[in-house]
Amino acid sequence: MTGSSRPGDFDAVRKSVIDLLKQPEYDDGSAGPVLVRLAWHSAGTYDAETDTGGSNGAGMRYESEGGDPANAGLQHARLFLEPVKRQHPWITYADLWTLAGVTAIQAMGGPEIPWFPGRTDYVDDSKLPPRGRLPDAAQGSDHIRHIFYRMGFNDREIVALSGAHNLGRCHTANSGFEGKWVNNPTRFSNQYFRLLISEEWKEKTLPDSGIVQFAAVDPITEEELMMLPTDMALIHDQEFLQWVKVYAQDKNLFFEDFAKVFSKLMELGITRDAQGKITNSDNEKGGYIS
Ligand code: HIF
Repeated sequence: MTGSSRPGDFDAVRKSVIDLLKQPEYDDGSAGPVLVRLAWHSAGTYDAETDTGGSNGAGMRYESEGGDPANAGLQHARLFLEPVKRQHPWITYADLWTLAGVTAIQAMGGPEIPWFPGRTDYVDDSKLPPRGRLPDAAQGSDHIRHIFYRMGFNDREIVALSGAHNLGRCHTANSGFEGKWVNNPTRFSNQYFRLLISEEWKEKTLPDSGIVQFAAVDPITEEELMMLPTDMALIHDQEFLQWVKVYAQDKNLFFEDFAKVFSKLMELGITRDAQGKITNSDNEKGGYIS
């Protein structure tokens, strides 16, 4: 493990995150995917109308948000990051979780995602998001739009973001769903979009729980791959489908759009001045001050 760092040395933090990604005993051998999910769930509670939720404050450390069934499994991601926090105690959890997500994406072959520091770990009780803000994978395109329009995304941005399901897998113990979307789930690419279009996805009811997901056999590896009902909604909805087709054909455009939209996700609920300093959080109460 690399040594400690000066306050504000975010490159040193990135390096520590990269050092912990390889986890031979865990899932597909990488902590990367679950770190990406942590970053997204920390931010994805945002509601533009009431300006509540978002990554600032790292509210998932507390039961009301951390104990939301939608966040099951993310304790692994938070534990992976504890040694990094100990090594760089000056970084806030809110910055660490989002920085770890973007660092992991790039280290797994994805684009460089613009990331900006300054989040605090101060939780403003009046801004705590209620449970139920994160998406329900059993639903369709109306629900997806309801959730992501609430955060301020449009259809193209929703499809671009969805490409993150190229990473990682579902775990029965966390969500009830089981399996991975692509055969190399620790490598970021546009394969998720290609498979959505090329394979014939068949409904599959999981025997023990009765949960419904979709399955296809990978033509090359002959492994079974999966899609969630919400993933399938992207090819059943004509507006979404046109972007799935674009990204399946144009990896560069996908990477470009993904970098922008994931960066936007990480910034939800954060307002900055011309110098990049966050203006809508209380730095006196636990923030990193340069
Ligand atoms: Fe996921 N997502 N996500 N997701 N997600 C799971 C896992 C990951 C949804 C449901 C699930 C996004 C959107 C949505 C990642 C990243 C992103 C799981 C499985 C479910 C059920 C959890 C488990 O069982 O461990 C739904 C309904 C979404 C709205 C459509 C984002 C765009 C794709 C925003 C996003 O970035 C990642 C990475 C994982 C893999 C985690 C792992 O532990 O491997």
